[in-house]
Amino acid sequence: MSDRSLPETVEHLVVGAGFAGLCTAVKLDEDGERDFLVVEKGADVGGTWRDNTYPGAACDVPSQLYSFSFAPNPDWTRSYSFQPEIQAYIQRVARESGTLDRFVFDTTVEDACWDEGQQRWVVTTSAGTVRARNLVVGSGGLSAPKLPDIPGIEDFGGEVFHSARWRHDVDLTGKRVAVIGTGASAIQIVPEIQKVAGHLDVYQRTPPWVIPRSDRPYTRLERLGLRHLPALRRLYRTGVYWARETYVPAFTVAPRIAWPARRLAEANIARGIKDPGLRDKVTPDYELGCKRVLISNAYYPALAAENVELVTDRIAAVTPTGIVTADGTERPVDVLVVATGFHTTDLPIAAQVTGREGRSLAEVWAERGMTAYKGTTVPGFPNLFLIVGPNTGLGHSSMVFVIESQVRYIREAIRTMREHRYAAVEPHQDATDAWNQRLQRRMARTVWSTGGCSSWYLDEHGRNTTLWPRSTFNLRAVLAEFDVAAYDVRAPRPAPTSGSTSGSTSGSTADEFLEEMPA
Ligand code: N01
Repeated sequence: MSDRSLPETVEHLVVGAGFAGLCTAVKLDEDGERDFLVVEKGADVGGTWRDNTYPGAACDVPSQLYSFSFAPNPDWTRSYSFQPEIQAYIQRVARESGTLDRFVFDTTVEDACWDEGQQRWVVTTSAGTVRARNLVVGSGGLSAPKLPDIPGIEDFGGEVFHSARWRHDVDLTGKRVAVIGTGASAIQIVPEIQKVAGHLDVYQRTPPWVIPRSDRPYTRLERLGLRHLPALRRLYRTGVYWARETYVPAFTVAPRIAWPARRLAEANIARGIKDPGLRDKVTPDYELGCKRVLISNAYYPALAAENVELVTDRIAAVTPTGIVTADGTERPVDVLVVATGFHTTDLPIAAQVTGREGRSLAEVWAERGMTAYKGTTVPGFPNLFLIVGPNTGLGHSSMVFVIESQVRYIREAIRTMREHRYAAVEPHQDATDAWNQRLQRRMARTVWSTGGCSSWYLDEHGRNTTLWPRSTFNLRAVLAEFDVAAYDVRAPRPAPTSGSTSGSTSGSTADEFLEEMPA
């Protein structure tokens, strides 16, 4: 639908066509809410799985769980899928959902402003302006590549690109390649480049904990079973889900109980690397879990290969022909891969969304930190719904589970608005503050706060605004109902004297929700 002109108004405008936007589209359609548009800057569905095509790209959550509960894939070929299989799955779900006629591709949202008079969002896109009752932002927390601020990098004479914008036209065979970063993306890229590059320098600032990857292709019998026995698929998915939930206490309450995983990671190092000096360099000095725990069997053997050097000296500058480290050594480079992560606590979309008081989400968050009510709605921004919003990320399980939980909450909000003919809903500041205070108190006990590392989970003030500090079933439970009492609600056409009819707010609402949930 990318060449069609946009309608002037829609009921729901969804930004982004990754797992979040697609899930929203499918579920809105299912609810009979057919008047929606999904606006996507890229040319296809898939989001991060469309964009991250680097060699070795794969998911570190088993596909049986990293997929929609309502669209099982009977044909996964292995336990942890590679990017092409995941992208094909998303494309298939989109095709079969019958909603693609309401997706607009190659269209960028430039800004979105709340019009208080009309009680609508006015969304300016590269293809025109649309007015929408509800704005659902599913543009992702890991979608804006973060480039390293290294002197001289703009003047590098060879090819340079980010891991999420892989240049497949650049042949690495026999070249001198440098990879900056040792996060989840880099540890998948490095073993692939090592196989073809003449020489590979890996620039490590902080070593990650890496445990073995129990990945394998399914046998013929397993594939037959998973294809023809839905109960087996469900059992498998449930098993993976609960196995993952057992990690939660180690992340959120008692990091010390993660010692078996730490032993596994140490054994992984010992198995992959013989040189004691290199072993020391790759062994982290912080608690396992503080940064994302990575999984790979191939990373350490690749670092130990003859054509690879792990560089731990600080990068001082990039020259037109190489990289200079703080000790003055210059290493020549033909191709520079920056695997330096994403803007996670300073989401670019926040600067483009302007609320009821004329302030952007970025301005509000600059003051208060990146916060939302239940990770989904924000005071001052009526009818704005964030998917994978503040503090909804996970260190242990499937984000698709989180997305489905949030979409359920949004559907409930929309159903409530329809039922009561509300023009707008907006969370109370009190309820939002209470929610976040409670959440941050819990956060203080987690390995992300106490583990002795810095990570992309934390903002510039060291505050964790990205992760959910409890189990995923707890998150699903708090999002199960739209708790209208925590919201200011507005009548369809407010009379001049009664612009707003408040629900009974209580700062304790969020507290009660959190309190009631099982640990
Ligand atoms: O990014 P990262 P990523 N100079 O931010 C280093 C998901 N994901 O793309 O640790 C030198 O984790 C930085 O060093 P340090 C997953 O949620 C999932 O790898 O900050 N180095 C770090 O080593 C993941 O967590 C999958 O000291 C610099 C690296 O770059 C998230 O995406 C696969 C630097 C960045 O690591 C992000 O992963 C891929 C600088 N100036 C991604 N700046 C799977 O499912 C940064 N670094 C498998």
